[in-house]
Amino acid sequence: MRSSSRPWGNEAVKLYFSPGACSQAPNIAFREAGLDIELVKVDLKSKRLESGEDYRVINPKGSVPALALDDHIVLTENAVVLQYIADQAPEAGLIPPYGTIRRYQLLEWLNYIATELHKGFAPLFHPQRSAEATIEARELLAAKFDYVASRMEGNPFLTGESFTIADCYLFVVLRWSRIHHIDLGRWPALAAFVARVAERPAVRAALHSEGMAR
Ligand SMILES: N[C@@H](CCC(=O)N[C@@H](CS)C(=O)NCC(=O)O)C(=O)O
Repeated sequence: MRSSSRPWGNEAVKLYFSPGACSQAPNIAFREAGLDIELVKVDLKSKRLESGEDYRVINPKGSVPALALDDHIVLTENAVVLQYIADQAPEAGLIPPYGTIRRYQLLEWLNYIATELHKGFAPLFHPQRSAEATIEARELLAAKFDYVASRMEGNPFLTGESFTIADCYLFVVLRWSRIHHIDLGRWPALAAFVARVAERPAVRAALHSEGMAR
């Protein structure tokens, strides 16, 4: 990891995360970018850090991820945090250059993953909701998986041949399917994508850092 060149300043940049949560996407992205970062675990139920500190003092939204660039600047919102990380290491190719149509197409995917796929899982993480709401959420997700799979057919990654921050985010969200017993085998392109991405050294390192097996 490129600890000598922190393009974002001299202080350690901190990523506030919870194991297996959407914050795993920036955990993967900074490793893919070859950047150095400090991981700080958040208990999402109590909103406390392992030090006992109240996480809401750092991020009043109480959600992960949050990226603390220093004591004053804390970036939140996964799609934005991911762009920030990718832009610190353009040579890693995790995001297309400014002003290109490919960049907007990537942002289109990031937004779709955040608002349609990620938030599409939300009802499944709240089992107190009615059985009808859960069934409906699963059906809606399946339709969205159909769409993503149709766009991925023949491509190793979401936008083609190169691995990008959208792939970091998509990988993490698709892995939640296991928790909710959604069989990705119904979408061979998605199942193959998850298997392919899981083999990347940065991804393995990120999962390991969160205490997660493959
Ligand atoms: N709008 C936020 C939402 C992030 C989010 O939903 N994070 C979840 C984990 S995947 C979380 O922290 N949930 C606990 C909470 O919001 O209290 C983003 O896109 O980053």
